[in-house]
Amino acid sequence: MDESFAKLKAFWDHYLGQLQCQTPDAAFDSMVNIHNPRQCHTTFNWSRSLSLYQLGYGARGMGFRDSTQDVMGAVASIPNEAKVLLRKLMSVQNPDGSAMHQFFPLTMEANEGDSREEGTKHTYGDDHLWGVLAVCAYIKETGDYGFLDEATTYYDKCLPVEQREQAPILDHLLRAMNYPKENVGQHGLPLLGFADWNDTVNLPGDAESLFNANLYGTALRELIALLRHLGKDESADAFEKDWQVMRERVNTHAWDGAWYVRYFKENGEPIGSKSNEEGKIFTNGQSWPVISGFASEERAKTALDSVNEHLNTLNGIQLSGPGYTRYDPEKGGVTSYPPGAKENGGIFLHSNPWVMIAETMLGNGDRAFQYYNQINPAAKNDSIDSYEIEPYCYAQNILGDEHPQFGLGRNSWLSGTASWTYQAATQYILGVRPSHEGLIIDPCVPKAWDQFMVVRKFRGATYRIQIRNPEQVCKGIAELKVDGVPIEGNCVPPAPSGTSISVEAIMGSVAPVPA
Ligand code: IFM
Repeated sequence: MDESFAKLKAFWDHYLGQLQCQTPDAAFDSMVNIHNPRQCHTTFNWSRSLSLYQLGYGARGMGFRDSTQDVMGAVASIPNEAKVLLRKLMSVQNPDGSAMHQFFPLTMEANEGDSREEGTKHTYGDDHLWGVLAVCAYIKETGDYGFLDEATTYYDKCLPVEQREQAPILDHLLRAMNYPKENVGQHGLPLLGFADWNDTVNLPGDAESLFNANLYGTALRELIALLRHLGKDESADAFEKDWQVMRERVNTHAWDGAWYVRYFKENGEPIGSKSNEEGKIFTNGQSWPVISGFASEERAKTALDSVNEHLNTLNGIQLSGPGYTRYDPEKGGVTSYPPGAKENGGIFLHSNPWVMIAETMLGNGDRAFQYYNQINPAAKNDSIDSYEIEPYCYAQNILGDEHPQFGLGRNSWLSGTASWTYQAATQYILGVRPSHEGLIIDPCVPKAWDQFMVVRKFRGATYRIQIRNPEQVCKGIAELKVDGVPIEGNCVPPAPSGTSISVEAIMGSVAPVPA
């Protein structure tokens, strides 16, 4: 018993010890130091498979999209397990670069359930691109570039595993990029497929998805950075061109005046546009052009201000608005929820950290932190009677202001909110972010924070990072010292495993560092 307890304690000490912070905000510290990484561990293991709200392995299996994102929230603490899961995920990628949406981890067979009925579209336009983000996150964290050379099979249900096509992981990543490049609609934007991240918007025919366009842009940036680090400049240059081409298309066709549209139907009509009566603006349509780098500074600011004006509430940012009021088979499941619930204008929490990240990219630390606080379960003590769920883990959704039970949290635990809020808090608000070159120090915090501390383990070394903010700015590193020696820029090179490094950063008004 004592031995088991000691083992459990050692596990959690190690898991949580990868990052600890001390900031002026106690609710932030309690989530970042304990509860949020603990929830990431749960989502990593269970995906969306089994909980009080979900049916379990026999029904759904693990999601490619969900698990790749879950990896990103746990990779710093359990890199070896992350690698094992990534290997599995890559083996349900199809030879054309797309991926099987769900699979059963014990048999490694894909779940070909509801979306694979005769005659329906079954490819999701986004799954494979999350794989690129997750593998790059693993490599930046660990420096394990050898993983890219590991031969892994592509999925083919008609062939036994031994006869399936095998290729290095890097090839899997490159093929993932072919899919959105080759499968485009009338504006040259990636096809939606059965759905993108928003499972419930299922448009007939060759509809286009701006989410897929921006996720493609983000994955391109990740790959370009990786290829440059590997010295493969020719491939990186080619991807740079693809990024420019998609950027041009997004900005030519999807800018709607004060925000970006979210989809184009097959006939070219926009969804998520001022011309729509309902579903005029979608949150993901605005955060992702900032994350992908496609939005100019001016458009990024305008789009994020529109989110603030039209979609933000004191309980979090709604996914879209106004909600659809009647069922429309041409739009799909989203119109089957009442307005303010789930994907129909509910506060779908998974999309909130993407806005936080986008705000930090523009240097708006106060707004990013306001968005963090709005959904922080540990800050819900005063509203727990209407929120109702556990004050130490994220819910999948909170009912929005068009719903009579506004503020009620639902489906706690198994949500991508865990991974992304952890990434937003640690990598973008605290700003301690792994890169191929080292550990980037790029905080974006409330102006009122005059100092804070982060201890981060990275590739076996321990970094004690003390950040002071004498000018009370949100973003900008004016001075950085590593073991007392000033360094140029804001990237601390990897130190030998087992060493302990002291980092002192002084924030000040300098031009924001590009993400
Ligand atoms: O993106 C999805 C996720 O894959 C499963 N839960 C719902 C999300 C939004 O539709």
